[in-house]
Amino acid sequence: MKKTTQLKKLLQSSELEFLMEAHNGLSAKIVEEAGFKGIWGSGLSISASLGLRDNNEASWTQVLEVAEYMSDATTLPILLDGDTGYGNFNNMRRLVKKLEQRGVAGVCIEDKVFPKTNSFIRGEKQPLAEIEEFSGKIKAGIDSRTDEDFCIIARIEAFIAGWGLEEALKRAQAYYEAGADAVLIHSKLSRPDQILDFARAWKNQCPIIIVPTKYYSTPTQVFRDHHISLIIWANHLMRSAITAMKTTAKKIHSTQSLLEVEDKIASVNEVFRLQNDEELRLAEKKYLKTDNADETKTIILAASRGKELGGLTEDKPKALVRINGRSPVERVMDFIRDQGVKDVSLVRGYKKEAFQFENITYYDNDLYETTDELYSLYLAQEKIEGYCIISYGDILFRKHILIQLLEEEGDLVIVVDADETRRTLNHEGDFVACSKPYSKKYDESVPLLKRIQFSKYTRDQDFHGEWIGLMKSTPAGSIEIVKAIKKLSQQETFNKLKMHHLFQELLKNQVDIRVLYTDGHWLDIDSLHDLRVGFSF
Ligand code: SPV
Ligand code: MG
Repeated sequence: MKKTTQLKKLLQSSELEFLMEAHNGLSAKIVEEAGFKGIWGSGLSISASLGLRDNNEASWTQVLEVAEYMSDATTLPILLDGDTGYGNFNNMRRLVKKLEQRGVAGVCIEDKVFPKTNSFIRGEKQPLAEIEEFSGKIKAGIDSRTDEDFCIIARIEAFIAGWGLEEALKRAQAYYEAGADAVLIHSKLSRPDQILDFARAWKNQCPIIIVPTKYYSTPTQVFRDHHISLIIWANHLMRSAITAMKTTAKKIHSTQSLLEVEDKIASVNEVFRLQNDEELRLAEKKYLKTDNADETKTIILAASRGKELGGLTEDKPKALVRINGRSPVERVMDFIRDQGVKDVSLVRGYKKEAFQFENITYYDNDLYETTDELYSLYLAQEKIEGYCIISYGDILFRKHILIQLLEEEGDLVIVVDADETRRTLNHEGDFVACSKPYSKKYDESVPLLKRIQFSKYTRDQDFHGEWIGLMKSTPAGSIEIVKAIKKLSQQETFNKLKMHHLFQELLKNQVDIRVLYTDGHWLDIDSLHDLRVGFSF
């Protein structure tokens, strides 16, 4: 239901209804969560929260801005305290137009003179508007609304300014005849007598709104019995905020610590909740490619020793050998974490105690001497779920490769190096044939993996590159990986299986494996020569 219609229905309801004050987006949300059906955009509270007096010190467009924040923050209808309409009938027309545009459901204007003063300050001294002039303003507002449910309320300040029932009724009648949707009758007495007298005499000609700030001790049932339509609790969130803020500020100032206040105030998470951070998270999932970072899991395979490096791996595996001050595993972890990925697992085996990183889930492959890569991955299979990155722990690659990989579409994507110059005849690797070779030219079609084998380098013309030991999967891709590993684990030779066997199984299952080509920019540490080259990374 439109906000304007919601407010109109509250006014016309046969029950006594209530509006609660709010003065910014946050308090508007709090009103809604408390269960109220509508909001009073209080002039006093809005000006106070801006550090101003309730004397039209805030310009009407500044009030409009606040009203817009409030309107955006809530699904509830807002009745804005429009003071005197910020000028004459012409200003009122513009005010109504702008309020409609910003989703405010109605406006209440009072029959005083611009610039007004709050009704509880020197009320008698405040001049009232001419009845005709104010009626014209009401009419102008009504004629300028484009939505006939937009409510225009006439507030009668006769009692505030020291006049009696007769003057109040005369004014109410005129404003009602000018087209006001309801009248707000205000009183600053601590007893409700003026209000009740007015209500009796008014005889339900149109809805009556009251603001019992001063006669607060009157039981609400009394208003019900007098057929009041709507009660406005006009300033109580602003006032409670003042009390809470003063207490907290004093405590922090005197103790020079947060300790005594922390559990007495809203948590930071509660602030995020009120800001609807959850909605943004879901939107990021929908609209951002790298949205899954905080759910992505990474598995690093680092169980083998790497004998090729000789003495360097006597007390640690090659994944921990420092190159340029940082081991390959540290580099991978840093890159991954830079992309917002927090869930990192590592399969360790040889010299497992050498891994001292924190915030990592470790899986131990104690059979590292007799098993191979797939067995290591199998140990961490509970992590192959959702978005997943799998990386060898002994490769060096430039960061842009990982960034590109995360952005690449496809349920399974592997990074393949197309640069042949670094391969010698003795070089061992996972050589792949793809649906098309690497090309520096832009081309829409996507290369898919066709064949993969682990072997010494051959000058096989069909090969388009070498898998570098880095891949990713989406939730659907992860399911396929787990399925394939489960199947392969039934084989007697499972212990000896390598990653290319997994890809072969996936291809057998007709799973598409996309290829992301790189032209160099990586290195696997298989020899002392590699280490020397690694220094340039
Ligand atoms: C307000 O909330 O700004 C009002 C009500 O106008 S009162 O302060 O009672 O005048
Ligand atoms: Mg006001």
